[in-house]
Amino acid sequence: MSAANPQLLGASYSVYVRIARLALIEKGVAFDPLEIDIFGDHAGDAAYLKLHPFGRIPTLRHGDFTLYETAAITRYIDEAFSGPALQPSDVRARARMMQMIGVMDSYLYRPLVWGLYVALDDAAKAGKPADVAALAKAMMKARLALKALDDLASDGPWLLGESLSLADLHLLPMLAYGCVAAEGRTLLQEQAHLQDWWERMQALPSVATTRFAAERV
Ligand SMILES: N[C@@H](CCC(=O)N[C@@H](CS)C(=O)NCC(=O)O)C(=O)O
Repeated sequence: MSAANPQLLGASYSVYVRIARLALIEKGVAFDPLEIDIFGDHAGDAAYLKLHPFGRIPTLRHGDFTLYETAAITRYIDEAFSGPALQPSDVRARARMMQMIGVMDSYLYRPLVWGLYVALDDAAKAGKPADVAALAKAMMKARLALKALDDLASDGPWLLGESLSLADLHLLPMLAYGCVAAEGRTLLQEQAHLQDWWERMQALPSVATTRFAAERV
């Protein structure tokens, strides 16, 4: 490992680790990934909990600086390294970007990734039908969040207009799991801006090189 490279701790199956990886790749920053399987060998790992008291992934280390919480990590990546700007210079556009990221974290991630994707995957693995009422509730919540994001999105090409931003990189991995399920693809098709944006995102090399194993393209 090069001393100068930031180190990204986490697992490649993780939504939030992928967001940070996308930011590093789009910024053109060489980094050293360190695999931390939070649901496997490293669950409850005391050494990792010293870096991240909540035991989530990712954590970024850069020299003597350690950072957790993905929205802080991606802003740091954008501001600490040279490369294409991933945040708008306009104050209101930057506020809009943070608002959209907040909506994704607070209102979309849980219902779409856990309520829909993980629930359906778990049910399929157990050979049992999914809980229909819980699924309907998750879909209702995910639909509300996706509609709010679609209302806030620009006409394109990217969520904030002409330039790719941290908001685009934050949304892609959540939708990638959501779209594994037919129900998730239906939710996306209901939102015109997001559906077009999703197709455009698939052409980015950073998106192709970070795909989840579970994803269907
Ligand atoms: N607020 C955290 C969320 C990170 C997060 O929830 N990561 C998931 C993986 S995508 C995780 O570590 N899950 C482990 C768990 O829930 O115990 C961030 O922004 O980094």
